[in-house]
Amino acid sequence: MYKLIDKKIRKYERIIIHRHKNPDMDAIGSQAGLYYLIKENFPKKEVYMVGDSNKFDMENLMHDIPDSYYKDALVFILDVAVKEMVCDERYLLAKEVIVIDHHANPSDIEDCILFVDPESSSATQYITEIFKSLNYKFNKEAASYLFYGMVTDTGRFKWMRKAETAFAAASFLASKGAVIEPFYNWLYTESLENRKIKTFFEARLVYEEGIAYLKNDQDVLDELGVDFFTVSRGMANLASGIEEIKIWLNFTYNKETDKVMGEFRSRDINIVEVAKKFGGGGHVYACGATLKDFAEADLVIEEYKKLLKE
Ligand SMILES: [Mn+2]
Repeated sequence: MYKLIDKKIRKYERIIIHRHKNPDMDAIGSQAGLYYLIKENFPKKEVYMVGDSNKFDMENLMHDIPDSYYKDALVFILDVAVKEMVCDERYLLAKEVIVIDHHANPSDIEDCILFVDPESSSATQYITEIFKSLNYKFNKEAASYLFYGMVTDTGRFKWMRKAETAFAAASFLASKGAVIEPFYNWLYTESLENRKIKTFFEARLVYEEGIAYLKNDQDVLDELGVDFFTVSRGMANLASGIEEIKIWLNFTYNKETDKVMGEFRSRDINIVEVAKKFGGGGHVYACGATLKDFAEADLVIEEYKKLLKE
């Protein structure tokens, strides 16, 4: 079934690897993992990685290539199957496109060869399984990047769609020399500035009836000189891991939309129905909603207090 992927790789001299915008470690890990797999097994092929960069691109691996490279190229798109989210739309110039993804939503990329496995916990896991089954040689670099993506997309092997296959893939990568402990050290290390921001918000947390919440207006963001995203997503989990606190909420004013973004998290309590009631959604234990103002945030807090009492 995956023979077609091998056939296409053999056929093309130039291969360009894409993935989704604003990459997470699974996207970068998929991209770099596949890059090193092809380089190890076909050293003469020209292989490139393209896309925006952030801290997950730890070694600044992205290549700057001209449009003309696409004409005769095979393109891979990894960890995404939706046009709008693919980084660098020049994939449209390629001769052929192969998409490898693990998300359940349908693909709208036209004229591509599509491989989707929603049972894989990460794209990196799926890529590991595909190329293991094709008997490709895995070097340390490929094994490491694929492992990094697996670690992060599963929340350090906590959320897995199928634990046994995820651990089997991780075990295989470990046997190929995947770097493990230094990567965890990197994951669990943050800048002093970031730690200070967290400490600031931690001190502002309000604890009431099993719920913790933060209300962050523009004055608070300005005082610290931090942007909306840093606070809204970055501070969403500050109150996790407290025995008495079952649900924790983070409300942050977004001056671009003039709305209040609510991020909701819980331990083992279904909180998504309340999020939906306020026009939001997401996962069962991690969801959110865009709210009119902080008065509406108070209504959300009351709803969750009621839910906890039930
Ligand atoms: Mn992923």
